[in-house]
Amino acid sequence: MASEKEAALAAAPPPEDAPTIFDKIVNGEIPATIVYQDEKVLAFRDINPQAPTHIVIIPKVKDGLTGISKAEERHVDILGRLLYATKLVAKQEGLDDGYRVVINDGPKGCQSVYHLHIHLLGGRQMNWPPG
Ligand code: DGP
Repeated sequence: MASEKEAALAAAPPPEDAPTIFDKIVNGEIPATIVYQDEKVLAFRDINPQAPTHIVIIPKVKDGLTGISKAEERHVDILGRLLYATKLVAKQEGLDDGYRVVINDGPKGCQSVYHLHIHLLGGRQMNWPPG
Protein backbone atom coordinates (compact mmCIF):
# COMPACT_ATOMS: atom_id res chain seq x y z
CA MET A 1 0.00 0.00 0.00
CA ALA A 2 1.30 3.44 -0.96
CA SER A 3 2.45 5.67 1.89
CA GLU A 4 0.88 9.08 2.42
CA LYS A 5 3.98 10.65 0.90
CA GLU A 6 3.95 8.35 -2.14
CA ALA A 7 0.29 9.19 -2.69
CA ALA A 8 1.12 12.90 -2.49
CA LEU A 9 3.86 12.49 -5.05
CA ALA A 10 1.59 10.63 -7.42
CA ALA A 11 -1.34 13.05 -7.11
CA ALA A 12 -1.70 16.22 -9.14
CA PRO A 13 -1.86 19.34 -6.95
CA PRO A 14 -5.52 20.35 -6.28
CA PRO A 15 -7.02 23.62 -7.60
CA GLU A 16 -5.91 26.77 -5.80
CA ASP A 17 -9.24 27.45 -4.14
CA ALA A 18 -9.91 23.88 -2.98
CA PRO A 19 -10.32 23.78 0.81
CA THR A 20 -7.61 21.81 2.60
CA ILE A 21 -7.40 19.96 5.88
CA PHE A 22 -5.66 23.07 7.23
CA ASP A 23 -8.70 25.24 6.41
CA LYS A 24 -10.68 22.82 8.58
CA ILE A 25 -8.20 23.29 11.42
CA VAL A 26 -8.43 27.08 11.04
CA ASN A 27 -12.23 27.06 11.25
CA GLY A 28 -12.31 24.51 14.09
CA GLU A 29 -13.96 21.70 12.10
CA ILE A 30 -11.16 19.34 13.03
CA PRO A 31 -9.10 19.53 16.22
CA ALA A 32 -5.42 20.32 16.45
CA THR A 33 -3.02 21.14 19.25
CA ILE A 34 -2.62 24.84 18.68
CA VAL A 35 0.56 26.31 20.14
CA TYR A 36 0.37 29.87 18.80
CA GLN A 37 -1.97 32.14 16.94
CA ASP A 38 -2.39 35.76 16.09
CA GLU A 39 -4.66 37.64 13.73
CA LYS A 40 -3.17 36.09 10.61
CA VAL A 41 -1.11 33.06 11.59
CA LEU A 42 -1.89 29.71 13.21
CA ALA A 43 0.65 27.16 14.51
CA PHE A 44 -0.17 23.63 15.64
CA ARG A 45 1.60 20.33 16.30
CA ASP A 46 2.10 18.09 13.26
CA ILE A 47 -0.01 14.93 13.37
CA ASN A 48 2.96 12.89 12.12
CA PRO A 49 5.97 14.37 13.93
CA GLN A 50 9.41 13.95 12.42
CA ALA A 51 11.20 15.34 15.48
CA PRO A 52 10.41 15.72 19.20
CA THR A 53 9.12 19.20 18.34
CA HIS A 54 7.33 19.42 14.98
CA ILE A 55 5.03 22.35 14.45
CA VAL A 56 3.24 23.52 11.32
CA ILE A 57 2.83 27.27 10.83
CA ILE A 58 0.19 28.45 8.36
CA PRO A 59 -1.59 31.57 7.16
CA LYS A 60 -5.19 31.56 8.45
CA VAL A 61 -6.30 32.78 5.02
CA LYS A 62 -4.70 30.93 2.11
CA ASP A 63 -5.30 33.66 -0.50
CA GLY A 64 -3.96 31.51 -3.34
CA LEU A 65 -0.88 30.42 -1.39
CA THR A 66 -1.21 26.72 -2.01
CA GLY A 67 2.58 26.62 -1.81
CA ILE A 68 5.60 28.92 -1.72
CA SER A 69 5.91 28.61 -5.52
CA LYS A 70 2.60 30.51 -5.80
CA ALA A 71 3.85 33.53 -3.82
CA GLU A 72 3.20 36.94 -5.34
CA GLU A 73 4.15 40.42 -4.22
CA ARG A 74 0.85 40.81 -2.33
CA HIS A 75 1.94 37.95 -0.07
CA VAL A 76 5.09 39.64 1.21
CA ASP A 77 3.47 40.70 4.49
CA ILE A 78 2.08 37.27 5.34
CA LEU A 79 5.34 35.57 4.35
CA GLY A 80 7.22 37.78 6.79
CA ARG A 81 4.64 37.16 9.50
CA LEU A 82 4.94 33.39 9.03
CA LEU A 83 8.70 33.48 9.45
CA TYR A 84 8.50 35.79 12.46
CA ALA A 85 5.86 33.55 14.05
CA THR A 86 8.20 30.60 13.45
CA LYS A 87 10.89 32.35 15.50
CA LEU A 88 8.40 33.16 18.27
CA VAL A 89 7.18 29.55 18.42
CA ALA A 90 10.75 28.19 18.45
CA LYS A 91 11.51 30.41 21.44
CA GLN A 92 8.27 29.42 23.15
CA GLU A 93 9.16 25.74 22.61
CA GLY A 94 12.61 26.28 24.15
CA LEU A 95 14.54 25.37 21.00
CA ASP A 96 17.46 27.48 22.14
CA ASP A 97 20.18 25.27 20.61
CA GLY A 98 18.74 25.44 17.12
CA TYR A 99 16.07 24.03 14.89
CA ARG A 100 15.17 23.51 11.26
CA VAL A 101 12.63 25.41 9.16
CA VAL A 102 11.32 23.61 6.07
CA ILE A 103 8.86 24.41 3.30
CA ASN A 104 8.02 21.52 1.00
CA ASP A 105 6.79 22.57 -2.43
CA GLY A 106 5.05 20.51 -5.08
CA PRO A 107 5.30 16.81 -5.88
CA LYS A 108 9.11 16.77 -6.04
CA GLY A 109 9.30 18.68 -2.77
CA CYS A 110 7.10 16.04 -1.11
CA GLN A 111 4.29 18.51 -0.39
CA SER A 112 1.09 16.75 0.64
CA VAL A 113 -1.14 19.61 1.89
CA TYR A 114 -1.66 22.43 -0.61
CA HIS A 115 -1.99 25.27 1.89
CA LEU A 116 1.36 27.00 2.41
CA HIS A 117 2.98 25.88 5.64
CA ILE A 118 6.30 26.11 7.40
CA HIS A 119 7.56 23.06 9.29
CA LEU A 120 9.43 23.88 12.49
CA LEU A 121 11.48 20.87 13.59
CA GLY A 122 13.61 20.65 16.70
CA GLY A 123 14.55 18.75 19.82
CA ARG A 124 17.04 16.49 18.08
CA GLN A 125 20.20 16.89 16.00
CA MET A 126 19.39 17.65 12.35
CA ASN A 127 21.63 16.43 9.56
CA TRP A 128 22.79 17.99 6.32
CA PRO A 129 22.24 17.30 3.47
CA PRO A 130 18.66 16.32 4.30
CA GLY A 131 18.47 13.47 1.77
P1 DGP B 1 3.76 18.55 3.70
O1 DGP B 1 4.08 17.12 3.43
O2 DGP B 1 4.96 19.46 3.68
O3 DGP B 1 2.64 19.05 2.84
O4 DGP B 1 3.28 18.58 5.21
C1 DGP B 1 1.97 18.40 5.63
C2 DGP B 1 2.04 18.06 7.09
O5 DGP B 1 0.75 18.22 7.63
C3 DGP B 1 2.47 16.64 7.37
O6 DGP B 1 3.71 16.65 8.09
C4 DGP B 1 1.37 16.07 8.24
C5 DGP B 1 0.57 17.28 8.64
N1 DGP B 1 -0.85 17.03 8.72
C6 DGP B 1 -1.64 16.52 7.74
N2 DGP B 1 -2.91 16.42 8.16
C7 DGP B 1 -2.92 16.89 9.44
C8 DGP B 1 -3.95 17.06 10.40
O7 DGP B 1 -5.13 16.76 10.20
N3 DGP B 1 -3.59 17.56 11.61
C9 DGP B 1 -2.29 17.93 11.89
N4 DGP B 1 -2.05 18.41 13.09
N5 DGP B 1 -1.31 17.80 11.00
C10 DGP B 1 -1.62 17.28 9.79
